[in-house]
Amino acid sequence: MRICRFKHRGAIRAGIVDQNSVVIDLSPAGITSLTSILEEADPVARLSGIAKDSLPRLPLAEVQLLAPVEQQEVWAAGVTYLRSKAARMEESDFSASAYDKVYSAARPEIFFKSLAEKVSGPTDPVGIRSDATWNVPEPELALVINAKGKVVGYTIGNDMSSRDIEGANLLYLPQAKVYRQSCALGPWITLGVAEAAAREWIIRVAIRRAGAEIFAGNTSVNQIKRTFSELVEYLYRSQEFPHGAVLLTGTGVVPPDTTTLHANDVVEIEISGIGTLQNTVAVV
Ligand code: DO4
Ligand code: MG
Repeated sequence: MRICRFKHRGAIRAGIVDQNSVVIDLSPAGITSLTSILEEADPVARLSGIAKDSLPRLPLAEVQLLAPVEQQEVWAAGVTYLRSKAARMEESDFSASAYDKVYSAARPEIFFKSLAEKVSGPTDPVGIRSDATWNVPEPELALVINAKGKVVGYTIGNDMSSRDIEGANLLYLPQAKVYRQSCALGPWITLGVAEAAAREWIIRVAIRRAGAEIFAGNTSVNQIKRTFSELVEYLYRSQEFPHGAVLLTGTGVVPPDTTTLHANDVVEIEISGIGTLQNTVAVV
């Protein structure tokens, strides 16, 4: 089952996505936020119990899908795929041993990525910094976690990154990772999938420039070195998320070193089992 946050005639609502073409508006059933669904003991059972036939069905093309976050903080795990470790070790002699060590350390790398209100949704641009020269998308599975620390759903994340800034000095990581429109999420949340099934999913990314594909790559969620529960356990250690949280799980697709994003490029990320998130690039 897939749930979304959408805008229709000026009002922001929560809905169920049906058949990739229709949004069932949940507001007449008294459900006005995604969080109220995500915090249910069993979100799929709760939604299955609603009489959907009496609810408005809106064509997907006639609503504006919004980033599927309300008050959840967005965090990101890093160096969870061998490919990410290798690329980052090549990127910087200076930081190579830090990436090498964190890949195999008990404690994962986890960093703050975005406040919910700053997240780009499916119709927003993603940003590249005006002071960076090497900018890439990072296509990542995003875990949607409730306040109790349970993974209740999944969405697609783009952890936009300025590799030249990160490569110059690891202490610049927050600037390489956290800036205007550096985080995109969407197009919706897939509920009710166990980790074993989600680990079968494939993540694909393509970058198009003036209609031509300049890069395409893919990986499998199963290449993530750590379990989801291990990542979530570290995120929630000595920490509270009263509205839940979203955790990006790291990138396993790294474009060649000669590839950098330009304004107006289109980044398309597809995760089987979820859907496709597409954003246009803007200099911020
Ligand atoms: O250590 C830097 C960031 C790593 C990251 O974002 C990733 O592996 O996806
Ligand atoms: Mg990343």
